[in-house]
Amino acid sequence: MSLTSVVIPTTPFEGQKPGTSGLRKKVKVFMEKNYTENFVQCILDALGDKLKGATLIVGGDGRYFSKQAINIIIRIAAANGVAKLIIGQRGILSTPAVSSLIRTHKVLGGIVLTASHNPGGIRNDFGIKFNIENGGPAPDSFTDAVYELTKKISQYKFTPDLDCEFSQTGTQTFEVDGRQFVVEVIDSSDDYVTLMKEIFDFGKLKELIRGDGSRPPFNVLIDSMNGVTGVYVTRIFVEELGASPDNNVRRIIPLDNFGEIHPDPNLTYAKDLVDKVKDDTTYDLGAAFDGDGDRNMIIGKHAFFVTPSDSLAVIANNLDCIPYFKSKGVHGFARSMPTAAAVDRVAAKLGKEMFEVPTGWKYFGNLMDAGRLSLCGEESFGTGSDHIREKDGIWAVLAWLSIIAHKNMSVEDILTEHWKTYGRNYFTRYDYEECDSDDANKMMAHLEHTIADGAFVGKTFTAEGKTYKVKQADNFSYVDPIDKSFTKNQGIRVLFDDGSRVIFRLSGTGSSGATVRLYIDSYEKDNVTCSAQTMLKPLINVALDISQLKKFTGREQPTVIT
Ligand code: VG1
Ligand code: CO
Repeated sequence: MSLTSVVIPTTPFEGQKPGTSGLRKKVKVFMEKNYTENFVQCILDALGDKLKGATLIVGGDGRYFSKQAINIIIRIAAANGVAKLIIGQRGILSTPAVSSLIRTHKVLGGIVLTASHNPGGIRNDFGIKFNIENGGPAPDSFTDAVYELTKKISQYKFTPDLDCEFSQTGTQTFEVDGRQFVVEVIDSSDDYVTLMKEIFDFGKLKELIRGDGSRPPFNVLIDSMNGVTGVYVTRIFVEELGASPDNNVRRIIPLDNFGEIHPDPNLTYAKDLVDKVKDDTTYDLGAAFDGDGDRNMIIGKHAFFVTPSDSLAVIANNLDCIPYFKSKGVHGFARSMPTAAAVDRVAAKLGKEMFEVPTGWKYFGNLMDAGRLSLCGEESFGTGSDHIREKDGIWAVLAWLSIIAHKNMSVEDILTEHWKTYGRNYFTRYDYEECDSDDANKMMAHLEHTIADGAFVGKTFTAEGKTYKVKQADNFSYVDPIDKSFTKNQGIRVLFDDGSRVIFRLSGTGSSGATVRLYIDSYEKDNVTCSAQTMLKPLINVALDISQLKKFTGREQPTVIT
């Protein structure tokens, strides 16, 4: 049957501006008539001439409204001359899996339906982001172009009678406006599992998890937090590596509301996992992922917490335990600006290039494409490598297990050894979620004003008997070393002369109000076994003093401490 597309008039919506990682709003907003349609049409328009005859990947974390959004994408893509969509079965694809698929199929890009670690379900968040040809999140230049288009959109193209099922794998071919339009529904995990098998030694990992003659099973508890990784955890950990479906994995069925939890792998929202690993001392390692599978949290026995900044440094220091890096070699390392500088010390020792980029994975892609970056991470529980162009939660856990198998040491011992060699970067992040936007903006303006004062550098601040002298203060900006693009206003940094830092940023992933992020870090060469909260207390007080955070936001306590 031949189908005909139509042009539907529409009017712009305010605020369709992608943030740190795509457009995120309440589900109810995406459900408004033409809201999703407008945004999808603008993504396709921003692709310009390359769109005609192109193939795109489509999938996401399966959160509420995903299926409706995919139906909209199918009908709009067909009407706009896209030749083919490759869709994950039931619409399920993790963010790293989308990145991998774009690369293996060498397609123009992918539309990812997720609001990542934000809660899902009808009362919560939905999100759409676009990944480009290299598999990475679209750069600012692209998302800015999409935003400009959303401000003046007047129509979108649509194929109303195109009914396409994506619950079963297989290929369907349609004729739309005299052209062929193909939808291929693929298994959500096949491609990703193949990639992981190329990177890691699955035989060795299986021996670790099952135990062999010389050592008992290494007892893991892998928590998908009801997000998309359940599909991949089942395939990789249970089916390939022989983990027990009853004792080694949990919350592995993706739910469209994540079981009403906040699918964010940190000490607050993954407390349930932390408590389990604390209570059951037979567990050697616990790990959790966010809704779309790009974040990871690692804890050791007795819930010994590994900060993401340390996790990155440890992996950097042990890349020789991973076959992929043995054969491909190791180029530079990178971290986002607020991430503690533990990995910088490893880079210096190994003689590798080190990059500091703004918050958001999109800033790593160019460096990887240019062959200058192998491994990178963010303090927000993101770790990844140049095997794809997204951070990758499951990859990070497999990397840790490879290191553990190779060194035959516990998580805690690996960290302790690392700190003995390099010293320790104490790090903590305070999040003040859903503050009033005006209040948060006023606080940032106050900070801008404060650091602009010529007398600020050199000023001293004292708290709890410790004194810090300001060495440098700025609003972080970045020039991409490859394409020279310039990004500014990426967070207020106050650097002290002993190497400690406090950083203030507003989140770019929330769907309502403002989230203030306060990042604190300091370096100790020898004193490496203190608790981070104790060690950083004076610096936290200094940060609260400089920012006047309590006065501006009315908040006595953060909502999340990492
Ligand atoms: C947060 C994190 C940032 C991360 C981004 C997307 O952004 O801080 O490091 O890249 O989320 O992660 P923001 O602007 O809220 O601080 V994901 O897993 O939510 O796509
Ligand atoms: Co995510």
